[in-house]
Amino acid sequence: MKGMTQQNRPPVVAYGPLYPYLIEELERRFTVHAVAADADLSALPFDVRQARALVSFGSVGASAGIMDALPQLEIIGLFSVGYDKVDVDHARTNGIRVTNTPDVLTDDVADLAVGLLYATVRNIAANDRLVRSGAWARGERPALSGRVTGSRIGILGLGRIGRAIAKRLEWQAGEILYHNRREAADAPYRYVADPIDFARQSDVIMVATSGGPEAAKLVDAAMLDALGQDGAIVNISRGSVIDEDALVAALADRRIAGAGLDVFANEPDVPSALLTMDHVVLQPHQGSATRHTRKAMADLVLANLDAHFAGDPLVTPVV
Ligand code: 8YV
Repeated sequence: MKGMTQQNRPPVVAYGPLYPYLIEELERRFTVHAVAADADLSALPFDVRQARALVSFGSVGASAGIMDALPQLEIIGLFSVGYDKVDVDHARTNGIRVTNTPDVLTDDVADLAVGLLYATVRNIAANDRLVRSGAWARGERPALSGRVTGSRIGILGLGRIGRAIAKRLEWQAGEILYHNRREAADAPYRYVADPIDFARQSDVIMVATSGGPEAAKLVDAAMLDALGQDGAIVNISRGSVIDEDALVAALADRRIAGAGLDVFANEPDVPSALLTMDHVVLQPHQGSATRHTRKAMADLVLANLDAHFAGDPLVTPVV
């Protein structure tokens, strides 16, 4: 910021590898200390422990441990909409503000979800491999696929992203249904209160609920069995929402038809069994990863920090 000297630049911790544009812009405003996500929190240098802000992202978040290691901490700026890895209660108890990046990423995450739906149901990735390997030229015939048009699309978690997915599929879907903890008053889609009924009535489940303990392993073996052998599942939310062992088993036994996965329980580790399955489409957590949206997310992190240090209301507060 103009006129700022090294002395009046608030110290900020950049936690884990941050997006380069975000780092550059942080460095223009603040004294930035990079801290690795696996750093020994009991051995942080004195300068780092003076940090008044922490910038982190979805898969790293902010534990009670890092908050306690930074006694001057006032605000956590998250480069993600999901704050399941932030100890929000600890932040609240300690008067630490938390901000995230909602809305700016909704369209791109929903676009990827729809892309994964088509890639999975229409065998796009498997057929790409068939062509590249020369198998098609040698006479191998691709299997016929399922279809998207006319299918019953079940949205698990009708929040901002769930609604954006539903909106995109209104034209193609035979029906759109959804499951939430509670019925949404203003949703033009059919609510199914029981998760097993919901899975049974869906041809495809689009997982769009937020992560965290309440949603952990919400999709379990029983739900996958209810989805059934012609059913597919797409997940752009958090790997923790699906019981990953149950998913791998259901796919291996062909108790469900396929899966399109952008997120995993232990990223970047992916269960090795999935790597050899042709009826699975895998992405390295790319939902918000467009040049446009990553810049918008960074600008929103910066807008929140700027507002905080100017004493203005936060733009997108969680706490
Ligand atoms: C990001 C995300 O991939 O917004 C979220 O919750 O998971 C993603 O947009 C991530 O935080 C950036 O590394």
